[in-house]
Amino acid sequence: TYDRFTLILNLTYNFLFPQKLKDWVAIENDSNDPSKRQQLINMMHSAGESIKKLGGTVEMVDLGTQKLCNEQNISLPPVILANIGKDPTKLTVCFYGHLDVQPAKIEDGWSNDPYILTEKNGNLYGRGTSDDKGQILAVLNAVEALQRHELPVNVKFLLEGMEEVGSTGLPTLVEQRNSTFFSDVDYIVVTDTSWLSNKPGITYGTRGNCYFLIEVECSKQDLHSGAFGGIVHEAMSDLIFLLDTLVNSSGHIQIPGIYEAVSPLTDQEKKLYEETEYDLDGIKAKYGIDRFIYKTKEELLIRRSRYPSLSIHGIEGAFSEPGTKTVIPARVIGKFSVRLVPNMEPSVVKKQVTDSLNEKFAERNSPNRVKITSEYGSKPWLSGTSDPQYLAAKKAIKRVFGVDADMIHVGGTLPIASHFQEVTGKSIMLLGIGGPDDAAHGQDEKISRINFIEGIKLYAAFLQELASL
Ligand SMILES: *[C@@H]1O[C@H](CO)[C@@H](O)[C@H](O)[C@H]1NC(C)=O
Ligand SMILES: *[C@@H]1O[C@H](CO)[C@@H](O)[C@H](O)[C@H]1NC(C)=O
Ligand SMILES: *[C@@H]1O[C@H](CO)[C@@H](O)[C@H](O)[C@H]1NC(C)=O
Ligand SMILES: CC(=O)N[C@H]1CO[C@H](CO)[C@@H](O)[C@@H]1O
Ligand SMILES: [Zn+2]
Repeated sequence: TYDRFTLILNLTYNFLFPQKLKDWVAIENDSNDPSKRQQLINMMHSAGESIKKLGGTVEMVDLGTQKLCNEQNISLPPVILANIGKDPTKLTVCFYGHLDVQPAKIEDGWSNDPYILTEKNGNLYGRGTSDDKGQILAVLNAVEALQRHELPVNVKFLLEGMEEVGSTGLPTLVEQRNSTFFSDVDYIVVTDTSWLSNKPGITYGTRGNCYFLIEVECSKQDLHSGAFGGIVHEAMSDLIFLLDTLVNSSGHIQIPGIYEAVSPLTDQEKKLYEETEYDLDGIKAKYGIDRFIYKTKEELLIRRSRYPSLSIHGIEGAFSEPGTKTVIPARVIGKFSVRLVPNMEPSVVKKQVTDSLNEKFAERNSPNRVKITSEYGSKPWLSGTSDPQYLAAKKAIKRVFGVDADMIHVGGTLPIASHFQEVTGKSIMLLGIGGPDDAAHGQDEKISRINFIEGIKLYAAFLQELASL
């Protein structure tokens, strides 16, 4: 049956499936911009209709309104809770994904209109083609293709429209529906991820993140360095001093106690990193990086995903325009974040960071006002890789691509993964079909035609393998 199924896909859907992606890319607008909210709501309804066409039952959940900075309220896009098939003898797999996108304008440097799907050199370009509309659509297409033969499992969908701005309202909804929508779900698959190389991969872990702001104020208004230079404790100097206490030039975080909670790397994990493909020289060349802190592929992969890291992101209030203004800024805000790994608790990290900065600042003996705040804390997520759905995904990758899957622990953060795990207690897996260079969030976002079409087969094969384990 698989060969026949492959043939149908190749002959008929090579044209039809990308056509549908074109429609979806065209509707889309981003969740950051309130003026585009109605289009986003339309997008959610259009996806709901697509699921109904496949015989699904769709609930459009109203999450109420979002308060904007100007005190106006706008509607949040509805969340789709849907199911296709309700056979109690079959397993139930729930796919999570998002249909909102990051902002994109042709002026940002796109080669073509980001909202018109454009095919060039085997790639399908357009905002959302990879992150995440294309991947959701690939699942829908896989379901459609399987239905021509038999849908081997019950499929559910949880699709949201606020992922790119922090999944407003979604965590609460997951809690509310734990004993209803999620009660008969056996496995949760998150599509919102990509491969690390051109080799297909399955993601089993993500890092968490804590974001911090350090505000230093030295005066009520900006000062002239000709009049005040040499007689005031400058806010900017204090801030740079504080920022420089955070991490040394080998990337080691200098916050006392921060590495204590990090769970030790197991031999099995080490082996996964050895087997993972990662094109070091290609990445250096692409991003213009001369030298990484670590030399081997294994060390780099482990450091970027399985150990905490601290990055300094910016300084608000600093003089940053061209020119040579001789100002002493009155108030500056430094921004940095710490990526967290298994066993690190956001609340503990917040305390460690705050205590360390306060202690360092006391040593400096400055009279300036300092305020340290943390914006958010997302937990890391790690799954066992021997759950049935991982085995099924590995078999499916072998069947469709003829290679062994890379097992990926990403350095980024996906708060919803740990939230699903915490609330539902179900097995979670991240299975995407996007490539490593798809430029999700960037200019000229794309998905390759091969990834899209073979990805549809991958999702279909995954469901078949899972049902026949
Ligand atoms: C927005 O909603 C809040 C309650 O959720 C309400 O108090 C406020 O008056 C609303 N603002 C506007 C402009 O409608
Ligand atoms: C959610 O439901 C599952 C049963 O499906 C249960 O085991 C779990 O404890 C529930 N979670 C919460 C937070 O109540
Ligand atoms: C950074 O700190 C670590 C741990 O103390 C140390 O091993 C490393 O040599 C330091 N790097 C530099 C450049 O000082
Ligand atoms: C379908 C639609 O309304 N697309 C709009 C999305 O946003 C861009 C940029 O503002 C517009 O040019 C599109 O018309
Ligand atoms: Zn995404």
